[in-house]
Amino acid sequence: MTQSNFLAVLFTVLFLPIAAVPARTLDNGKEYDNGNKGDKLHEHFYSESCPLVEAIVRHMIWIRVAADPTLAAKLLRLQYHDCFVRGCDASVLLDSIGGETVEKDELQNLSLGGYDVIDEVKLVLELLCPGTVSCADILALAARDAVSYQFGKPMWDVFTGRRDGRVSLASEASSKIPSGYSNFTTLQKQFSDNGLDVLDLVALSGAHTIGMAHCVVAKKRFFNFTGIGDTDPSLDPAYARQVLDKCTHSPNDQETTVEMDPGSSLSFDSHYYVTLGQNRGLFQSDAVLLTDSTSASYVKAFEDFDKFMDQFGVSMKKMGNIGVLTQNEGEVRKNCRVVNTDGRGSVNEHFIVPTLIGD
Ligand code: HEM
Ligand SMILES: *[C@@H]1O[C@H](CO)[C@@H](O)[C@H](O)[C@H]1NC(C)=O
Ligand SMILES: *[C@@H]1O[C@H](CO)[C@@H](O)[C@H](O)[C@H]1NC(C)=O
Ligand SMILES: CC(=O)N[C@H]1CO[C@H](CO)[C@@H](O)[C@@H]1O
Repeated sequence: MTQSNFLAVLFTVLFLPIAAVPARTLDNGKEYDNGNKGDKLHEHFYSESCPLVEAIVRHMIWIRVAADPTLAAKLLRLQYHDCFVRGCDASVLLDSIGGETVEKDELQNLSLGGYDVIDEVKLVLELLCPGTVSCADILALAARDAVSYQFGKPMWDVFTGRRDGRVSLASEASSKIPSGYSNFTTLQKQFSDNGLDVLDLVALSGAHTIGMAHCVVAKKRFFNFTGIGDTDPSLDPAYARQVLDKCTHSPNDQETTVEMDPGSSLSFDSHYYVTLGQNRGLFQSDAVLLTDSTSASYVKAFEDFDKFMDQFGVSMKKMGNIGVLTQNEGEVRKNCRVVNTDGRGSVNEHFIVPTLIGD
């Protein structure tokens, strides 16, 4: 972190307005059991150890999202990738050390972003409450707050008390994160491996109402669907034309992006489901939500924003519980990019012991 960045962060904390304190008061200490591992997260887990944490995260994330609205999609996707690999343990935030490839090196993960914003929040929280707030909790709060900025209020509850893991492997990211070319059966399986059902699958896929995709990731369906230079015939032809015009077939083009929800990719709304119904889902994994009758009925129902948002909140909370580490498991990382080495636990077996930044 440069000195000017550091000063900017310090400034943010010193001038944190009182108005940033959460407007809603929820019951302290209410326990949440995720039902599969018996792990327990709490509402306001840090109410005594770091009472301002939720206000600070929200304040900092809102400032960042106001300046760069594309950040909301990045932070939301980051939490999904974190939770689907080894549970919500911030493993996605670990940097590669000593040549090992980690989750964020994996092909799909290369397009992930928002790491610098998490670092910034972590720096502030380490100044305020050293060694207290886990990176996994910061990520869960940041994803919620990033999406919520548009609405001016928190759109779902985030329970806290997660601890950070010590392992991150690229190979796991490729096997646990569904590909955009997945069929319905595969999606259902990969979600149910995480305790998520078809309702969660359809609701969480609604995250694709915001954000961008890289042509290089999406284009096979448009340029070479069955290997003969064809386009998926199930796509709306006018929409397919738009993507073909925007993306080139050059293998060297790694940069060009297309909107996930055409015309509405910065707005968290239910337009994604309308788009799906018009055969304009960008990925096969979006389109296949119509191939199962139960799933298709949820797609139809979620055209109603309130129905979608209610279920999205419920499903995000479920996703935020996947395989969480609590109490004495894992650790609270000092730096979200590296595991601790202070002897509170065994060092990540996959890494050479790092020299801690800022330690
Ligand atoms: C159902 C299985 C899913 C598949 C197959 C899938 C696949 C993808 C793919 C291929 C991309 C484009 C990446 C790129 O080209 O850069 C993408 C983007 C995105 N995904 Fe998913 N995804 C799934 C579920 C989710 C879930 C559950 C969430 C969050 C709750 C999510 C949030 C996002 C967001 C916000 C983006 C846009 C990222 C940005 O603009 O930087 N996805 N997804
Ligand atoms: C779905 O994809 C998987 C993995 O590619 C494949 O094994 C399976 O046969 C496919 N299922 C259907 C119903 O097409
Ligand atoms: C289209 O797919 C086929 C079969 O996978 C492959 O042999 C061919 O090189 C691809 N064409 C282009 C232009 O990528
Ligand atoms: C989109 C992108 O940058 N893809 C790269 C992901 O990483 C692999 C190797 O790790 C590269 O071959 C891809 O070009």
